[in-house]
Amino acid sequence: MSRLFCKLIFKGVAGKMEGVKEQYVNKEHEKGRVDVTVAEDFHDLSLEHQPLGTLCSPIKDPAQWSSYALSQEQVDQYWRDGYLSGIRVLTDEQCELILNDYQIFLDKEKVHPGHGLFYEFHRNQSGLSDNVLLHALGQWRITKAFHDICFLPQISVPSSQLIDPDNKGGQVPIRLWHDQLFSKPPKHGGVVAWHQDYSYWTRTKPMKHLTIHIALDDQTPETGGLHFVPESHRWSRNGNPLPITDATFGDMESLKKVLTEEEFAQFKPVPSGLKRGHASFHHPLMVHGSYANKSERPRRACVVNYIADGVWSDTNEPLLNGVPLIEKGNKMEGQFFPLVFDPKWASPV
Ligand SMILES: O=C(O)CCC(=O)C(=O)O
Ligand SMILES: [Fe+2]
Repeated sequence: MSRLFCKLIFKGVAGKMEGVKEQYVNKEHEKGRVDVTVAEDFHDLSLEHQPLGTLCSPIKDPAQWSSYALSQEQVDQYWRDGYLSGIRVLTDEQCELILNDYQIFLDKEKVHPGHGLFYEFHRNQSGLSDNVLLHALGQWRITKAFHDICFLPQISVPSSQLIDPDNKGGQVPIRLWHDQLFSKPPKHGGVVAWHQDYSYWTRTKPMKHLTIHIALDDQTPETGGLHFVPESHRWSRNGNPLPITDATFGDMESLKKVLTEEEFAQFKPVPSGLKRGHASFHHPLMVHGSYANKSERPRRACVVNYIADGVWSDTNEPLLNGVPLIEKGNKMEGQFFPLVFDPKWASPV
């Protein structure tokens, strides 16, 4: 398997990018770094901290926010199981709009003029041709539809109810951490090994994080749909997450090597059963993963990761590739970590 990392240079604008045939096959040590010059006139959508109107428009009537809130029963279910699945967040038309943009990123022959703004882009995270998983971070900076997903009240309001273990009954202000794409092609779509998301995020503290996984195709076990291990959000090592056991995501069962006997006995994954346009919300310690896509259909999903307002950087390295560093101890905010919902917005002044 060749492990070339190809530097792509832009010499034109969208639609005129001919001859860009090479794709990324990232070396592991590159950590998905994207070394592409962004077209000069390209507008970085991370400068926009409101929905742009492609999927949704800014809410004008404060009373509207509460129509997206979860019931107490749903909140209780989340804290009991560690996840909540099957929440409709996008219409079929919205899914189509998003998939149009998605298709550009999947096309090996074309490169989007904003491609250089991805924080990470792994055309195939495992590096194996029979286990293909496209994984990327940062598409909210590049297309309006992906931008607006991060500001959808259908996901931001429920998240404000679920994200803070110190405020289980109420709502707290929340910020974008980052977004992700996970795409599995038909027949040889790859696995995502069992993991806890917070294992990848210990550089941000405290652990007040939440993941929203949005299906753009119906997910079944056959298409490589997401699975959860109920109640595994209680599995930690002195409050820390389990270690990362496979950075390529390809070794499905590698996490089992670090489980206690009791955890191993409780390891009973269930499919999320997500239908297109529906989302699941999961805890940062929830163990989840997905098997290969052997079906005839693609399995495309997008993911939004939020933090509670007040989460700070615990590193003196940039938190994401290409993002100015936030010194250790300082709160995450500014251009790359916008507020997406504040309960104050829902109360009339
Ligand atoms: O797409 C997948 O199967 C994995 C997604 C994932 O890890 C997540 O939503 O946190
Ligand atoms: Fe994950």
